[in-house]
Amino acid sequence: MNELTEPKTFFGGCPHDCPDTCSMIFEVSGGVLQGVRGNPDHPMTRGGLCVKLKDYELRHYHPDRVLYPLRRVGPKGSKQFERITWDEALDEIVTRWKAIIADHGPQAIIPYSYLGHQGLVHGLNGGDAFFNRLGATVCERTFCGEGSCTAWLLTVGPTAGLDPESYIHSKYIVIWACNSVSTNLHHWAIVRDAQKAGAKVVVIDAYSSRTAKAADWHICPKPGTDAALAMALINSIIEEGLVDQDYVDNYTKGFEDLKERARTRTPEWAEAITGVPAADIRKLAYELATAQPAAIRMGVALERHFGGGQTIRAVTCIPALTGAWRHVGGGATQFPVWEHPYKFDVICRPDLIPEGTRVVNNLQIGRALTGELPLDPPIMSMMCWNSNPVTQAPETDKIVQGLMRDDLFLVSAEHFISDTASYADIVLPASMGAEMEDMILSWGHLYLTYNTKCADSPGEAIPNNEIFRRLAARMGFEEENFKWTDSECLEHYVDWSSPACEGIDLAYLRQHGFARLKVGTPDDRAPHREGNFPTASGKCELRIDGAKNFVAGPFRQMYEGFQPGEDLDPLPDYVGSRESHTNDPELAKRYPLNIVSPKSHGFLNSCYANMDHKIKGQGEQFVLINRVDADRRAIVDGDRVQVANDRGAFKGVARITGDVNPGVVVATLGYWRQLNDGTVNSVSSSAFADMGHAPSFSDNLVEVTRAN
Ligand SMILES: Nc1nc2c(c(=O)[nH]1)N[C@H]1C(S)=C(S)[C@@H](COP(=O)(O)OP(=O)(O)OC[C@H]3O[C@@H](n4cnc5c(=O)[nH]c(N)nc54)[C@H](O)[C@@H]3O)O[C@H]1N2
Ligand SMILES: Nc1nc2c(c(=O)[nH]1)N[C@H]1C(S)=C(S)[C@@H](COP(=O)(O)OP(=O)(O)OC[C@H]3O[C@@H](n4cnc5c(=O)[nH]c(N)nc54)[C@H](O)[C@@H]3O)O[C@H]1N2
Ligand code: SF4
Ligand SMILES: [Mo]
Repeated sequence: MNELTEPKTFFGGCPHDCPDTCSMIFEVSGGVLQGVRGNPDHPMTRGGLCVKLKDYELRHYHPDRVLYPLRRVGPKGSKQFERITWDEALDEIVTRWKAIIADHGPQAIIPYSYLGHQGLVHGLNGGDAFFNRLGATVCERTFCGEGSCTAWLLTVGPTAGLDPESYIHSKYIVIWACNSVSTNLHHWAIVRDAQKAGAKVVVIDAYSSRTAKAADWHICPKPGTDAALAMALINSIIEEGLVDQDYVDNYTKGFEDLKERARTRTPEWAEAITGVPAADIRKLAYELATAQPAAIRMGVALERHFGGGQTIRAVTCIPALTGAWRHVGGGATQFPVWEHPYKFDVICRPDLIPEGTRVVNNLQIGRALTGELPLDPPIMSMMCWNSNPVTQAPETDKIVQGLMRDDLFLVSAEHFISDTASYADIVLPASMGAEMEDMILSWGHLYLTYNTKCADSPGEAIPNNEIFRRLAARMGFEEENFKWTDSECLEHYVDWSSPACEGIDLAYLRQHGFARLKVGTPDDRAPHREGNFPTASGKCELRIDGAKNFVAGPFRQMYEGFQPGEDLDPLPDYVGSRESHTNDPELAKRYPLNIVSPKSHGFLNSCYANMDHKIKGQGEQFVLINRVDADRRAIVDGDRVQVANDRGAFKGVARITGDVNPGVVVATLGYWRQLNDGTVNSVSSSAFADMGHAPSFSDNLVEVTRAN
């Protein structure tokens, strides 16, 4: 090999929306990414990448990658585009937007993005500052974790809680509504090591996931009933005298009230709701309290039904009652992101939002685009990047109906003609992982992660932030942040002077690829050994006082089931699903099955679900169904079935299995609508959960029938 082709290595960070945020090694020669490896020196990545990313170079150079700016030439959704220049594309966008602003005002424009890229520069900055300056409608993004975050912050405050790496010291590990084997692989490796060292691993999941199968004990509540289970655990811990009274007296608030609330939430009461035998609940309560250090890893899926926020509050109370926080390896983990020192106000510039600007929630974009939400002015243009709502957001039939509007101007910055980009008027080619400098956020560990720009963008692709720099220049925005280079952004976006960054700067990260924040080590960290909860009272708030449900914008009628501004229940409790046999028997007659639509093992949300070898690895869209339900519908294994409700339908292959209980069906997420017959989100609802405007993907009744 000569000097030109000899691969050089560079530090990378996986930019996908995954808690692991792996530190990667890019192998590059001649400006071309030749291969990727996990960084062997990173204590969580440990040299391994997942099945999605292990051949990341194939995604960079996939033949379907968008290489040039495109303009739609056929009917909406026909995917007929012509190549245009960057100047033509940006001029057309700015001309259209200026006309829309003149006719309707800037709020007729809405940005739509999520964490398709998790970088501080190309993900989080990703245009927020630009659209805030423009005066566009604010897009409230609550795809993932906002209910969980609200409940966690109310109960224990912005603490990273139990370090995922400290699980190596745990004796008892509960993974609650998280399919770690598929979605948090590098944490699972630590849990596995702890298991080998004698820890008991319990998985609480609505079906027998890969992770549940690898557990020592799988507890299988009905979807959306976990708060009943958690309240019964609280009941049992109190009734059986397993409370760490000294911890409770010193470091919690509201114990007597919680005790009173939990008095009637007995294991027998919970058995009737959850389907989990009362004896199992008692046993779990006993073990969780006595086998210390005991750890609870909460998955995002706990928030995905009407009572989701209350569920997370109930679960978060448990380690305070048992005193698990006293130990290294004890306590609970939600998102460790709370101790990362990012300057979100500098990144997103909320100060630029004009007073009185309205807010539209990203889960309700279909309702917004079709006019079902009473919007004045209506939405006349949307720009989408880092997200693919047609596949990922609920009520997708409505989204498609909205995107088909002739008078809607859709701009999409993408790597591929995704299900959403298919409807775009202008498509902008975006750079990918190795092609741009960034630092990648992690919500699953306590490391800063650096990503080197080391490969050339193919065709005319440019990084997200460069797209917004060019748009800002054309709009005449003078604020200096619109002129910062990507490196300058990084200097401004992190609070490098915070104690967590002691001894770490950008130069260090460039040299080492990653750095652990100075927030204790996995072997000594017990942040709440003596309370120290960053809440108003400084204690773990079993009871919270004076919290109100907030609702942004004028859409009170959309918040089915609760009134905005009403007081939050001061105590955690079980709140049943909206779509259930108990709450809506009429609906349940027509749609008796509860669908759960978790992540696919082989896709990353909708990413990779367009690549042949990844589809082969993942297999076609399946629908897991119990024999009892299949027999009733004359469905045999391998039948093509339709899953439907009033919102829409999708098709998949029936797999008859004991992995799901009667009454529940499971179909995983990510399959592209343009390659399949509908998706799981054709049937999901855009009604919010009780806190943080979280989604309700697990609160969803359907019927399954043979497709032909
Ligand atoms: N039914 C159901 N629905 C769900 C969920 C569920 O469990 N069940 N989960 C929800 C959750 S947790 C989440 S987080 C959301 C995720 O929803 P999305 O964030 O919409 O998920 P992705 O499919 O990853 O979409 C990211 C898009 O951004 C593009 N992209 C990636 N990197 C870049 C870049 O650098 N620049 C540009 N311009 N584009 C880029 C990708 O090609 C991809 O099309 O889905 C939610 N939807
Ligand atoms: N392979 C892969 N990894 C991913 C992603 C991906 O798409 N693919 N997406 C990434 C993203 S954006 C996120 S947010 C994370 C999410 O990762 P997880 O937190 O693991 O989320 P899910 O896979 O949606 O659901 C996890 C489990 O919760 C169960 N579940 C659903 N509803 C309930 C319920 O009401 N009660 C109980 N007890 N269990 C329930 C499901 O059956 C599923 O097994 O994964 C990230 N990692
Ligand atoms: S998707 Fe997650 S597990 Fe896979 S390489 Fe990226 S960060 Fe690591
Ligand atoms: Mo997510």
